[in-house]
Amino acid sequence: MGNGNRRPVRTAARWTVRLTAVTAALALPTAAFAAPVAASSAATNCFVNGQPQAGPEIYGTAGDDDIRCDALVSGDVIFGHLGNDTIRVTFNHAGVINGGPGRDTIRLEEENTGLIQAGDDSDDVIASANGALGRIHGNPGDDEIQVLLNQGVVDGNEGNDTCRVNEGTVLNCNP
Ligand SMILES: [Ca+2]
Ligand SMILES: [Ca+2]
Ligand SMILES: [Ca+2]
Repeated sequence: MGNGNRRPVRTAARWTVRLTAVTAALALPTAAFAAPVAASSAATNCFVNGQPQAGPEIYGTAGDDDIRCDALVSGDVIFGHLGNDTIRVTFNHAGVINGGPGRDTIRLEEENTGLIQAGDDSDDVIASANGALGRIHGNPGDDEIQVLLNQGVVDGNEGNDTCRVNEGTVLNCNP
């Protein structure tokens, strides 16, 4: 008599165990993902010439560098240093990107809400979006600056600068 009732109870218990395991498995990646973001003031997933480099400061060399980061937050700074550097960042959330001397190419795949300083010499800066707090400075040299959607400030500074910028504040640039 009792045997007939035990099976469903066991099954239910197994399901409870399985569901608990599944819930735990689902919770783990979420926790693992959330923790670094909450604690973060370090540049995310940065590579200098193919080698991973930890933030918050990312340094190029005196030569021509290829610098990539997925994201920068407040306190993160990239220094391209001398040479003709290519700097590619997906999101710049209040970080700073310094091209430094040399003819640098700086690309923001998504949005910039921080500061981009191309530095000396004739640089190319290309950004999908420059947010309300975003600043893009060409600095000395004949720079080319392209911003698809600008809500912040683009300043070519000294030199014969060409800016193709939609909306926002554009200073010291030829159209
Ligand atoms: Ca460099
Ligand atoms: Ca430069
Ligand atoms: Ca300039």
